[in-house]
Amino acid sequence: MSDTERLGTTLDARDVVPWPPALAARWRALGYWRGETFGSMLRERAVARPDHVAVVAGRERWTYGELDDRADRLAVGLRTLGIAAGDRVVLQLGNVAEFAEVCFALLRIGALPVFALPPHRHAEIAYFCAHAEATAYVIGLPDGRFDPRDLAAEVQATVPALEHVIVAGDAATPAAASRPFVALDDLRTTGEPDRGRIDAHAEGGGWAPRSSDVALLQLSGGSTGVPKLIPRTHDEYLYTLRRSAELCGLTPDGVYLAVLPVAHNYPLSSPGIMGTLYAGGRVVLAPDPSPATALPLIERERVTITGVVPPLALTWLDAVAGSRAGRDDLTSLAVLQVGGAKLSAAVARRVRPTLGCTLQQVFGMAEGLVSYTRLDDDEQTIVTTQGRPMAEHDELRVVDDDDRDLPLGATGHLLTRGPYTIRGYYRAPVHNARAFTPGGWYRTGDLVRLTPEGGIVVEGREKDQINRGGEKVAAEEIENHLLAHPAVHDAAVVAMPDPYLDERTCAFVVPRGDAAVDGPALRRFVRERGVAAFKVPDRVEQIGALPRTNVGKVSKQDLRAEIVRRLSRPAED
Ligand code: OOB
Repeated sequence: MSDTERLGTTLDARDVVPWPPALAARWRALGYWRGETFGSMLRERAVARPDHVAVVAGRERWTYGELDDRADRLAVGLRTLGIAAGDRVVLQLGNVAEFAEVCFALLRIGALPVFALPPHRHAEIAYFCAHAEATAYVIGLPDGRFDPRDLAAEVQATVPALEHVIVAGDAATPAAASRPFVALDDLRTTGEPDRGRIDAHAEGGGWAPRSSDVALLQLSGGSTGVPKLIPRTHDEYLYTLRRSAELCGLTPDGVYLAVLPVAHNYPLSSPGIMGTLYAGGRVVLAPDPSPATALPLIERERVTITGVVPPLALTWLDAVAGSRAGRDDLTSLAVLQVGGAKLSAAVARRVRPTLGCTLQQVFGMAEGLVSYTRLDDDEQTIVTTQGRPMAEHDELRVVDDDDRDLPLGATGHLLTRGPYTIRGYYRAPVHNARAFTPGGWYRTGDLVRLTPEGGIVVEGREKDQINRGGEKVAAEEIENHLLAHPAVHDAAVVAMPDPYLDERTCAFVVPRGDAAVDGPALRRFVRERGVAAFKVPDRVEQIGALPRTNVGKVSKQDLRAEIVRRLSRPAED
């Protein structure tokens, strides 16, 4: 099999680090990779149970048959528009039914969704479109004061190569747009889709990708100046769906409530909406994660499993334990997953008594490795560990600063590789040389220790990232924005402790000249450069000079200690 075959028609070996052929053969022989694709998976479920409800969102309630049919009709429309195998399409949709429809339509024709998050703005979206040379950008409806059509018009202006803006909703094109937008509703063919053609491989005259092709590009939480894109193949991603569904006890009777934005790897695939569809269950999409929205949905749809981040778990626990107690019937809920950031044992212990369900801790990363506590683990394991890797052949190493293995139980850097962990980022050869060892181990940037039973306990992080309640902020990315301000001489962004999110972002700024740092103005400046709101520094602190380590690097450790010191000082006035 040539590289071109393996990577899809328009991706080549310079874009993606291919799986070494011997390893690919191994994962196939061991049954991890089974030749499934997203398209074939949905087709099989729709044939098996066409009338079973697949997706519920707002007033939409689509059966497997309907989702399958919509995906076909849209696939035809996308092909007619000129979108083909290997094309990249930036997708920025919230928790709406069309998210699933657009994903499956793209995946069926071998086009690659690039999963942007709803809060992303011009800086991020224009970067994704340019870096991935996207042919299309899919947006949704206005959300509060934010109208994605205005953003799309700006992106069109900065990235002329972007051919299409597709709107799931009212496609009225804003005056500022350089080319008309396309409505999703106008794209679906009204004729009978030719399933034979949709399901056949390219060499058979059809559109379907191979299972070894890259299916989609996920976003990395990142620790560098620009976000990295993560190529995931059908074969390995579908393994994660199959195994996640199994470890979460999902069956066709299962009902998964998606409360986090589904573009995140965790609610997308661990097991998330895709793992639930793999299992033939029902996906319910919540428009927002508040207890007032989510808890009545659990009662109404008889939800069996949902996944949240630690701050949300705390909010729900307080809501149920407090005034709302007894209002919503949560007896259907069997599993509450908590992941994306470290869950404290104290909060973990409250889950079963308060919600009457099993807690499942999830430690994962969009690059691959996902670790779950098992539903039948003892309470102590569930509460105090972040679980065990899902695959028998996931390999873990805990090493010191020089990549030397540490004894069991010692805390060190976590390296991993296995049947579904990437071997390199998309179009990032320089970064790949640092992020992976020559032997193909991914440097997670997490500091962990392993228990004698094989459990992972996350102890901290070495990567230059702030984990803001599950949302990841790459310090360098925000430092670059701050440094673009004329009054800023130097800047460093670090985590500061927060009782709710665990961490928030604090920017230490060395002013240019004598002027004092104007925090609100700097925060506005960063926001106006078009970054997601969650990345705007929560706090701006002035400092005379950034502390340095003895090799001359900015000492983030000293800065983290400094902000703790400043926060604990009583107010001066
Ligand atoms: C998930 O994926 P990402 O790519 O947004 O972030 C990965 C990073 C990990 O390297 C780790 O630093 C942190 O998020 N993390 C946790 C954690 N789960 C993730 N840190 C402590 N405890 C946990 N339970 O966040 C993600 C992807 C798939 C499933 C679940 C989470």
